[in-house]
Amino acid sequence: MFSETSVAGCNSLSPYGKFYWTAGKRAGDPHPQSEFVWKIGAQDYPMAFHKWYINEPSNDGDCVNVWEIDSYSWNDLPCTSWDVCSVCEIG
Ligand SMILES: [Ca+2]
Repeated sequence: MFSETSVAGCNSLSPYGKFYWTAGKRAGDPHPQSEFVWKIGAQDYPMAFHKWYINEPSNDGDCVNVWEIDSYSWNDLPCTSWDVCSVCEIG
């Protein structure tokens, strides 16, 4: 489940609505066809579930983002696509 918490100084608006990076990245980055994992610190954690948007991942990037317009489903994009906020789970 995805929920938002307002963070001062954090701009997550893109031309496609609210946009956030996740900790999802390709293992062994940069490696165009490697699997996606959760990268937390120096550790890689397997993704226990997926919520990719239709036809994603489309292999056009090494980082995983979510967009409000797509009900926060997942998309792969180049890691430098947008200078916006990241989301994380605490607890
Ligand atoms: Ca993509």
